[in-house]
Amino acid sequence: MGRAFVYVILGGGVAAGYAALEFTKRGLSPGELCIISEEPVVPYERPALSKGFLLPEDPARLPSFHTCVGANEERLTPKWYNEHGIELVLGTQVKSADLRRKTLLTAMGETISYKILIIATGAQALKLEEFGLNASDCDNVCYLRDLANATRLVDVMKSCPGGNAVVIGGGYLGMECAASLVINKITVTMVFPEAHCMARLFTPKIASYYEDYYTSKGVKFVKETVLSSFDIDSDGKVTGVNLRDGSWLPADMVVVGIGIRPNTSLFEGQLTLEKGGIKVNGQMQSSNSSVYAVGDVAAFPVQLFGEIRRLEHVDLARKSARHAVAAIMDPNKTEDFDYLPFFYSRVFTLSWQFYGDCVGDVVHFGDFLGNTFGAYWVNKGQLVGSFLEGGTKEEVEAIAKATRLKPTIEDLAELERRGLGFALTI
Ligand code: FAD
Ligand code: NAD
Ligand code: ISD
Repeated sequence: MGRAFVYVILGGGVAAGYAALEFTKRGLSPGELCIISEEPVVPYERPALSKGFLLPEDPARLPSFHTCVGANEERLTPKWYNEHGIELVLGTQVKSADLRRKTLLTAMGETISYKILIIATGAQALKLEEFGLNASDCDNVCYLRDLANATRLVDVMKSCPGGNAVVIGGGYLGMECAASLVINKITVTMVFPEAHCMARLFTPKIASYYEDYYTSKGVKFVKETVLSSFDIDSDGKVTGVNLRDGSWLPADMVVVGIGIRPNTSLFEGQLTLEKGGIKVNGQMQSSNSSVYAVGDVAAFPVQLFGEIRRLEHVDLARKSARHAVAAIMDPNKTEDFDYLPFFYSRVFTLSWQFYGDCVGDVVHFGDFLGNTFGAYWVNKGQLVGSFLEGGTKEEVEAIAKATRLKPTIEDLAELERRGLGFALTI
């Protein structure tokens, strides 16, 4: 027993929503497309979960953040999918994939076949168990990947007003959740193994600005250590966190943001994998020509860097999804994907954007005592990355353009002197 579709998108996250929209723009016929998702809701803007969803006043709730809110596009509600004849198989996990037969087997026992498959399975949060700790089942230990996690986090937060939260991890999630917890009047301590926050991207100078800002909001930092165990009470709740450096932190709740793993397991042995993801070409096509991969799970050629990368960010999910659909429906008119990597975050009243790659020499610019500052990264004599905190729309566009152009930089001191003006006049 089963159903057959021309196109199947496996995964119903950000990339799936944007792919669906692109299909409809390019002349999808009713009944041709099916989206299968483990989540019980239609695709939504996942970034909202660590921001608007956690606000104490007037928090974002579905349907307000279904794709493609914020992108000046249509709001893709369940009604929208219905009107376009797109079949939604929600709350359903795909258990196995047979790429030779072009079939997917769902946990409900249904076989769904396709002519073209788009893999948009995203990623899952790494669990504490991977670091040798058994505590993920505790009621007050929270992860944050999907709507169910975010709903639980809100419930846990509300169960301990004015309490203490320990945030494990100093990356994107740690930083955004810490800010949201503070806004909810929870006292936050962040614990991470690196010497400063957002070590993936921030320079020590940028990190210092953020850490000072967070400190002014009451956040405490415990750096260069990791947790060793939890104190757990008879109700199964964590009450304290023991760190490897010997210190102890009181905890009414714990939020864990220690990275992700792309969801590739269904395809291991069937597709070529690289950088932890599914390797695709410039058309987002995998080693099987009927199978495409997009978003967090895709390892794709970044022309600007001349190498294969996997990027875990929403802009890539949106653009790679559109590109795959263009390549599927208009193969002769679709050039290879030429993506300028883009990252951003918003916390408290701060907001930064970054384009490109953070390798090489760093040149800071702007007012680190004020609101607008940034940095350029120069590698092998070329500008390869640009960061800007507090920039205007025009300034952000200017650093994007400058990074895309990869200009030759002969004199770092001169670049520092010109600062943001360099990007604005290029
Ligand atoms: P996802 O959006 O994760 O979607 C994958 C979908 O596939 C999920 O619905 C999942 O349930 C489903 N799925 C997986 N396996 C199966 C299966 N076997 N069967 C059925 N369904 C399956 N990026 C930014 O650039 N800026 C931000 O501010 C930002 N904020 C974020 C905040 C949070 C809390 C999180 C978790 C991420 C954030 N990101 C942000 C990252 C961004 O959301 C991801 O890069 C993006 O969601 C990736 O889209 P995707 O479609 O590839 O995967
Ligand atoms: P991350 O990779 O940004 O950060 C992981 C952090 O885990 C590291 O910075 C480190 O501090 C910490 N860590 C690693 N090993 C540890 C250990 N043993 N003990 C304690 N800490 C340890 O990943 P994340 O913050 O978990 O975010 C999850 C995903 O969500 C990522 O893909 C991220 O890109 C995405 N996300 C993005 C945004 C954004 O772009 N604004 C916001 C939220 C989430
Ligand atoms: O890119 C984003 C982002 O940061 C969000 O919060 O998408 C969402 C929506 O724009 C807001 O719901």
